[in-house]
Amino acid sequence: MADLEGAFQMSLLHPNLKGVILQYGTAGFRTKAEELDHVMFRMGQLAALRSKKTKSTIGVMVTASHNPEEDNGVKLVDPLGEMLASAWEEYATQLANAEENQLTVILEKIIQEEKIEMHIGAFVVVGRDTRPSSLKLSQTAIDGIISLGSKHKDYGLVTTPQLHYIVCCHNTNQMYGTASVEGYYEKLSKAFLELTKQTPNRTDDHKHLKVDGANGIGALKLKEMENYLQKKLLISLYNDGTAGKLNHLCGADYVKVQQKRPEGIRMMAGERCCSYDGDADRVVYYYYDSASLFHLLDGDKIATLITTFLKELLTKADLHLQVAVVQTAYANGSSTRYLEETMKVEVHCAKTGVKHLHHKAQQFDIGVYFEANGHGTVLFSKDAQKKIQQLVENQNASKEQINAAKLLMNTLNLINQTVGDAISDMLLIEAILALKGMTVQQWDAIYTDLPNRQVKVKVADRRVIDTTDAERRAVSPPGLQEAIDSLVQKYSLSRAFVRPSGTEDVVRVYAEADTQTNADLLAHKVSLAVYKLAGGVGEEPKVVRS
Ligand code: G16
Repeated sequence: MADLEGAFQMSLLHPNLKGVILQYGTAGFRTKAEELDHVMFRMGQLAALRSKKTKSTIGVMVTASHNPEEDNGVKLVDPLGEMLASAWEEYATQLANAEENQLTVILEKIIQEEKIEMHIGAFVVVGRDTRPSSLKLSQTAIDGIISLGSKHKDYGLVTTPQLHYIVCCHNTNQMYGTASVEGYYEKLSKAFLELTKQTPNRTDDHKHLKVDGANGIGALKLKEMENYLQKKLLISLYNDGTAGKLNHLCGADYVKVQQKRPEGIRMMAGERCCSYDGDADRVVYYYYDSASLFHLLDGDKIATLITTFLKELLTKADLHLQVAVVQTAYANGSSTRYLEETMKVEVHCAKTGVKHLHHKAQQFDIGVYFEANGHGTVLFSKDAQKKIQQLVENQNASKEQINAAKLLMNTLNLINQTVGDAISDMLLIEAILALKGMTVQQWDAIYTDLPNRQVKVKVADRRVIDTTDAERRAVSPPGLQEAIDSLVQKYSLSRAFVRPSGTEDVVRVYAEADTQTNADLLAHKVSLAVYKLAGGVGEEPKVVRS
């Protein structure tokens, strides 16, 4: 039996007062900040145990990403920068919900089941976003880490992907990069400058990009990084946190769901703009055309642009590597059709949550994964990286082959392979547009999105909805899927699904159809079906239009 008396005494300073039942969801725990003190302490403890178990550095990130400012949350980062192993999510849920007197029992159970040797050293790195509650909550997580005798390093204010990067650096003997925020800026900017070296004729207009920082950590970190980019990208930063509220009427989630520009940004026709979310792990692009119509380039368009670029380079390099794209049920039907039918790329559908997409993408030489909401990255297998490196050094290869291999090498250095990263994705998109001499309008024209609508429905308990087939069909409550099927039949090119959110207390509804009016109507009718059959609360859903 491990000696957990000291840990127990420290836990009494962070009691489970509210008795709220929480679930380790899509991206860790998320709820009102005031309900999270005991959860943070216990996640600090779990991170220490995970570090002992894996004999590696583990990360604790305090953030609620796209949620409103009064929420907060925590996610654990596994050794290679990936999300916490799903088997441990169950431990996290048990620990977070344990009564005071059960805490030691559950810790003991984890130690025994996982055969953790408590004398082994542990090291946990901690980061936080800019929410007013984050500093105190991260200190509580550190208390939890210390309570089990683990060492830690507090990286303070960092984006979520920066912390994932730092964890990976620690566990690869700094082969992945230097384990610091400066190391991150150096690695990414070097790759970006190498890529854009081949585009000497870009005018300042081409280099100009407007960024909505969602009043969050991404804005702060982009300002720090700007100098490293040596004016090869000219950034105008809006919603930088000096005036507005985090994620309020701005940020990637707002822009994607509302399908309109964020507040606080001045846009002229044709100007390229992008929005980060609250912890800078997502990005979406957009512009106004000359008729003042708003055009959104979401995760699907980003995946298509990156995949096109990679496939062209592989052809030039004459490298035979399998490229696949992983999407979720939210992927626009047009994007999937374009990727499969025009680009002849293998496309897979995973459940919502980066952890699901990441695992699927690991199965290919090059796995491009993006959620439609702008969260995604590209994974290169070890073998693919080796082949690209060998080609760079191959003296018998042609100039064109070597140049393509170098571009691939810089692409894999620029992309944050640990997790979706707004800054890294943005830099890669900017480099690709520059190299291809492409405008945002030309990128947008690769395919035309089917009109779509996303809405939220409040229900008493969202767990009554259970889904299958990568969340594309509902298996409970009874009658819901049949209702959706019969509604979908009434519209052309239509599709709809519902799923309980893993980050907010709502049910999400997605619908697409031949026209925006029909997508709006279908989403409305499906949300009424959810309201009636899944225990809707409050007012009946109304039609949502842009
Ligand atoms: C998190 C996850 C994403 C997911 C999003 C919404 O994003 O990391 O994979 O798409 O939540 O999830 P849900 O629909 O279950 O609420 P973020 O950017 O908030 O961390």
